[in-house]
Amino acid sequence: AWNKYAPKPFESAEEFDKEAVRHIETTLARSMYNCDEAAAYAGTALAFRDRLVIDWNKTQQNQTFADQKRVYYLSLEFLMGRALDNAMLNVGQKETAKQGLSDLGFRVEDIITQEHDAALGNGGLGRLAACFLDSLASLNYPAWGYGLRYRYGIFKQEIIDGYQVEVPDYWLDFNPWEFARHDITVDIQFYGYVNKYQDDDGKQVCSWEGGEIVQAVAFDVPIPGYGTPTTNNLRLWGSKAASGEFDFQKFNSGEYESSVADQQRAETISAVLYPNDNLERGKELRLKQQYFWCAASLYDIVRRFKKSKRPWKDFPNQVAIQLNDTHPTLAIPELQRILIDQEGLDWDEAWSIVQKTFGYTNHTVLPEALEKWSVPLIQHLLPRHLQIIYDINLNFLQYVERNNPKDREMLGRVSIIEESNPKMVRMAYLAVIGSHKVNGVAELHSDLIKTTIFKDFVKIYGPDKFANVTNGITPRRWLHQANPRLSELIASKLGGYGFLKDLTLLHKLEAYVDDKDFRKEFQEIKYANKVRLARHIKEVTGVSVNPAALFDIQVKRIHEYKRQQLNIFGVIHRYLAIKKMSAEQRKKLAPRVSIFGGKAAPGYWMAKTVIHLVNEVGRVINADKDVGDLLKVIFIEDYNVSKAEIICPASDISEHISTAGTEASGTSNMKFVLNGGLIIGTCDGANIEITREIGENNIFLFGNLAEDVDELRHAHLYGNFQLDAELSSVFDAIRSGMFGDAGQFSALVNGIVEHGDYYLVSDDFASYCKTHDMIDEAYKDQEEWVTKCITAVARMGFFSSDRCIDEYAEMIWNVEPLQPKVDG
Ligand code: DL6
Repeated sequence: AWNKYAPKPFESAEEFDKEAVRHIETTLARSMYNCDEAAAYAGTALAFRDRLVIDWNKTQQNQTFADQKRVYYLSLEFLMGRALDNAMLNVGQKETAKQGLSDLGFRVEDIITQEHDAALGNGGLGRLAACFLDSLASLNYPAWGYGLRYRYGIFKQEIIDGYQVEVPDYWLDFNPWEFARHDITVDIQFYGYVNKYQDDDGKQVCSWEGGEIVQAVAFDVPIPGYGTPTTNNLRLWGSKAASGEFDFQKFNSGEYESSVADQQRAETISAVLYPNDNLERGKELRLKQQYFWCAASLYDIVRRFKKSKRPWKDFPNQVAIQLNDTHPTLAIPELQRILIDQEGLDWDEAWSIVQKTFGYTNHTVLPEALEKWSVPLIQHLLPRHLQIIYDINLNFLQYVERNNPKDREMLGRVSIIEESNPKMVRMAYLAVIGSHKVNGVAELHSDLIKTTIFKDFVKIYGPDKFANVTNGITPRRWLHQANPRLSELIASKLGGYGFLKDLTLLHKLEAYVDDKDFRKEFQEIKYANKVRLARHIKEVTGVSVNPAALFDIQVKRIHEYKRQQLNIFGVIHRYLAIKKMSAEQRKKLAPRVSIFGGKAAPGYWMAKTVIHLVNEVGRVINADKDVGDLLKVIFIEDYNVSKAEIICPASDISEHISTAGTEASGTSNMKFVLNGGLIIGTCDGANIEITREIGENNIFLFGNLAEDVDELRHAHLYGNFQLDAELSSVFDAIRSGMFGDAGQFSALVNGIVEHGDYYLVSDDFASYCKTHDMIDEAYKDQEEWVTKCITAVARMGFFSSDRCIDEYAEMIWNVEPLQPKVDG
């Protein structure tokens, strides 16, 4: 009966206005005479939120009654970006809001940009989690995300005098998309000791006692599906002192500062996102974050299961938990602890439940990113978990020994405990051992994990435990929202927006490759997107760029393995070449704008040096009147999801040029191609599958292959390293001071010349530059270029995150969608 009171979809722009204005005047207590864009954003967001909440409540109720298996996606990062545009599109009422806002005197674009990005992630791993949430809801899977509610997400990047400066991100100032559930709290224990005793039946039992308690408070975020009322839940945990208050006694006796110390110490746990991408540093607070979040999430999941009153053996039939990288691996010993210490199951029964429940996704083979925690640290913080980890290891090693009696050295290699000083717990091994399926994120990567880091585990468990799910992206955000005109053009040819739910339908576009009008509009859209980006560049850097130039873009976290240094060295090479060109030669060259963007981890000095070099090179080239429009170099500061939405639709070429075998998948490669740009890339990560899908004529591949990397590295160290001649000229230019104080860049240059060129910049430089020359040539033939771009878009159907989620559901989770209940 309450349904009749629930807010319904807006029937008109006027009805939307009524709701938005009501929120502005009552919820915000603002007069409409004093309504600025921030207030209009708030009113719009709240009006849409009301609609989402109703579907959200119904979805949760439906899922509870259906009582079928659910998926829990545990990720320490969710890089969600903005929510309003997504909510308007998913609810299907953006046009209504646009009209309504216009009647109130606002442009919907200006209102959308009022929102702070929810930037609870570093890069690809966190954005993948966000795309997966969108797909899970859109495909009606009963699923929850669990993460941490960082008070500060990834820092804001400012570029001052060419250097990266980190500024805190106050994203929570106004966030209408979260609901604090002060009634849903979990006490989380740290430190203390383990008490072993016999229970009344004479059974040996352990209990974890003493230490300190921190409280986890739930904050829920609705995740609307596209074209369905299904609205799933993302639960983020915030930390606070268990007492919830500061110590009044201390306060009254004059110890003002220490009276709030407990509270602050507790709140610190969820205060900041660690800003490292593909790097682990082993800090105690990070381990606290991981346990805090795993323990709160498992408590919640177990509490929900227990309400069903089913026997424990049913747990894996009701619950699938996916570990997004090794960050949530502590959930494995935590579930084992709950089952044996609290629920009284015996070890083997509990362990069988644990293994059937978890799946583990690996996102990197880089050694510096593989998590290890020191045994003394775990012993101190989580004494009972360390015992359980040792017991898991003992059982596992006994199993290995029984099955591989002739290979005793294998025991040391696969042990969860590394016998170093101090001893370390290898989290990836624990994750493999505690899960029933392990997957990589692109074919090459999934093959590599089986032949490198998990080679022994393939022998132990057999190859079937290892799988591949190639990453994908949500076409709702990365096509429809970021590039509405292209989405509309496609819909006009495909007879509607069905491709947003089934991206493989894009293949029908191939029929329009030769259609003159279609091609013209496709080109016009690309140009308009470049104009939009050029405007942004002018606004934030003051540099004017020509939208008719070839836009060459590399945006992603700054990392040596991603090789932004190769790109900027290539730019310098181009600059030196232009300087030597005759007027005739210059006329034949397509003007270029080289665009960079991305954050460096604050402690990653080499990455910061790359940013500095890009900015210094830009300063010199952009001021060189002799070169003019032929070359411009731009660094866009504070690259984030909402900037990516402007940048991805505006590329002619984007760069995905990691050293072969280092980039697990990459997902921005998919975003750029889906938006009608071509790629220059190495045979790495998902580039390989993109090539297979779109055809090798429609991508510019270069460089050494993964299988040759080890040998080349070895030869650098022990043979006679020969620096590429063209790269040598680039280094001479840098050393001459052409781009400012050369001393600042010496480590970057020396890493290649003197320290083994680990990332093979010199080995790949010639083929990289040659491939850029080919791109120059290809771009001159605009007719052929557009054919390539359209063909590539038409063949991108495979890279939808909907396809990924269906693969996970079938191969790993064994869950079915749950159709939403329709009113009536
Ligand atoms: O799978 C998502 C994303 C991949 O596309 C990137 O290639 C990969 O670098 C990234 N991995 C990480 C690993 N971090 N940790 N731990 O971010 O995952």
